[in-house]
Amino acid sequence: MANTKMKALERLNEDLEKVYLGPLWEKLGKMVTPEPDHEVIPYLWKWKTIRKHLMEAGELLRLGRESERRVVYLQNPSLLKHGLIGYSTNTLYVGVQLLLPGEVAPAHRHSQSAIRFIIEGEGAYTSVDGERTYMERGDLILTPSWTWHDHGHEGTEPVIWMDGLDVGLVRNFAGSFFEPYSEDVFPVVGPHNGSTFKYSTGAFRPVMDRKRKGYPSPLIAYKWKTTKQVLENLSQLDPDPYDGYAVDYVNPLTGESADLRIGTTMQKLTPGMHTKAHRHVHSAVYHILDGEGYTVINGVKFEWSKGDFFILPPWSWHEHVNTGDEDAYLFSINDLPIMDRLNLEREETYEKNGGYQSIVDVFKPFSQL
Ligand code: 1HN
Repeated sequence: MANTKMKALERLNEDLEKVYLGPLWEKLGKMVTPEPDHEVIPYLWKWKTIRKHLMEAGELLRLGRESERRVVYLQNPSLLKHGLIGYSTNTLYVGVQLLLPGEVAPAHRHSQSAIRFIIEGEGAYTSVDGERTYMERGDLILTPSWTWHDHGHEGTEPVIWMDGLDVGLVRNFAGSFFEPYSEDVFPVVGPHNGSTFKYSTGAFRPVMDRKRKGYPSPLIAYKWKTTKQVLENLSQLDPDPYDGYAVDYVNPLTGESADLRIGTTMQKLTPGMHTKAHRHVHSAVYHILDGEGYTVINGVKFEWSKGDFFILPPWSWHEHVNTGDEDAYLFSINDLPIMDRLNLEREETYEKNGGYQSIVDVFKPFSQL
């Protein structure tokens, strides 16, 4: 191109910028990348660190309308730079919540979906639209979008659980609404643990529910005893090469994801199991219910043991290894339901090196670097 024309074009680009117009001939490659481009980094938090800070908050903070929940959340370090508060991944939020004996976390509702995964203690309950479900370690409890919910504690020891919400997703869609309830506790309806009595196996529908619609899931609590048995049964078959023995929690009426937007998965890795590497568009946050081992993410080794949490960013190579003598149980939340629905999900398997990555580094928390 002639020099004068080049200069004029550069000038045009600058002129466009001044009036908030853009030259697509310059920017198309930034807008539409050949592969997912994001700043979500993998990160790992040790249980000891999380628990220590959470218990400190237990001594310093009282619950009420001023501070509705006592939660320490997992902040993706690279997203904080952009002011994306509460983003563990681009779509998902994870926090760890503490409720002390006698406390009430007051009732409210929000357009974010929430799931709870119980880590420690018993005697606490979550009430969803008035139905109370009592918590036990390893249970998954749903709080579908816009349902009223409060938590209470009738036991004697601290209860700790993981919260997963679609904070990033809802914020990017500008769909956040929040409303406190007029009282601390939403009026109780029906028998406690009712949804578990009705739907615990998922393969039957009580006749009084013949006309019940599929959304939200009629099952609110997925008990650990049941999940463990399901994985035990699955272990009679061949494992999935990339996930070991793994199940998604589903809505028993639709067979789709238990929560409409937040995917929930439990996987069992038997001693010595080393899964093959793959990558997918959906992101995830993992919690180690039990066991020890490591996950290699994009060549970096993330060593985990009971209670730890780690982030798996979108489109990142990963493989899991159980280095212990016992079964390892990894619970995770993900944004697969959304990716699937929007036709954005893709998966690629790692073909080099027999399907296993080479380890180039071992993860250390940034404060220890
Ligand atoms: C929330 O309502 C709970 O109900 C927990 O326990 C964590 C994080 C962000 C927004 C709302 C709860 C939350 C939350």
